[in-house]
Amino acid sequence: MTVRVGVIGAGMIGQDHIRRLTDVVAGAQVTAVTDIDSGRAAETAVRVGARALPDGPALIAADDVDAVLVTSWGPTHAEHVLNAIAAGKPVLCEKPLATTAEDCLRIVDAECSYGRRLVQVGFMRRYDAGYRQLKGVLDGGTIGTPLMVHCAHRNPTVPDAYHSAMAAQDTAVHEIDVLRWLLGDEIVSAQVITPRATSRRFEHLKDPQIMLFETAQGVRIDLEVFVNCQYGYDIQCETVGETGLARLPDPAAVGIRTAGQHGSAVLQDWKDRFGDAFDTEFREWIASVEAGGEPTGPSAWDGYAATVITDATVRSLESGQQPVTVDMKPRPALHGGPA
Ligand code: NAD
Ligand code: ISE
Repeated sequence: MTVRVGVIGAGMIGQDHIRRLTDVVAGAQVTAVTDIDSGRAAETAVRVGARALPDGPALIAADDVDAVLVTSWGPTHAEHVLNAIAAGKPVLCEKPLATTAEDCLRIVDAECSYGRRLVQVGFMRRYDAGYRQLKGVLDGGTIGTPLMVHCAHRNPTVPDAYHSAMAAQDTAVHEIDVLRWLLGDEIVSAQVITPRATSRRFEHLKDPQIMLFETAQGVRIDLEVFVNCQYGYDIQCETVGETGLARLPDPAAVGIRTAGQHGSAVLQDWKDRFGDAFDTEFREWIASVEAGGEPTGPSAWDGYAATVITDATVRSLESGQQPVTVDMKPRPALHGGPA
């Protein structure tokens, strides 16, 4: 069976995922595209042999759409995901699930009322080969009980439109999700500290930021977010346990020795760093839809948790850099809570 996918939002990442569904993932076909820029939707649809439809509701209702991909702007995600649940169609929504915790909860509640999982959130790091190896080491007990995690998330530069809260909402949100998954633990408090600012930033931006998280089991996480580091796109994650240390591997790169130096290139872009992870994410999502089962990736609850934790992080940044307690609702039975 071919899974027929409708795509809402044909911008930067929407185009990349349309290419992925068309050229990389077997068993999938993009049959419908919509964008508030109707010219962009039409051009994209012609290119991939799909139909351009006027808006999200028309696309979700279409008979030739089995599953929905949401790659529009964050504030529009909740409406499209809620409509997909109402139509009983599986939906993969790029992060964030929604921009407010209240909207995330409406999605969680709607899915619970529907009675089975339909929603997957696009936290692609869980599909990265290195992170999966790291999780295997932690789950296997090789380094004993985890005690501390040291992380860094560096981008070479960001545009003028990137503001200080985005360090949590747009950037650290990936660590927030992947660390909850890696540790099998919940983040219960967040704090932001701002060191000396780099001169290579737009004036309004606090950069770098150091984020400190604590989990329910008492694991301490420090995360450096530095989005104007100049030298490249660099993701680091090192877990220290009772009997050892496990580090996320750097992407494979040719070692070069020349002119009295040795080294290797540093990637410059998240699309290159996590390209394979996105491919795996889509292969596994399409396989779950094809099998008629529930999605196996990050859930609506994970989307809610990430938004509540990023909200606490931003509150710390904006209110004097004190620790802020994460105030999460009880987990429903559909997402592993008590029946
Ligand atoms: P973009 O601005 O390039 O593209 C968004 C597109 O959605 C635009 O073409 C816009 O016209 C369209 N659009 C907006 N509202 C719409 C609506 N209601 N209906 C139909 N079309 C609509 O943005 P982008 O960089 O592609 O980001 C899109 C989403 O993907 C964001 O939520 C972003 O956070 C997420 N994203 C995730 C990752 C990741 O690493 N997983 C990376 C980049 C972006
Ligand atoms: C971007 O939206 C991403 O998701 C990237 O992974 C992240 O590194 C970048 O900082 C964000 O702006």
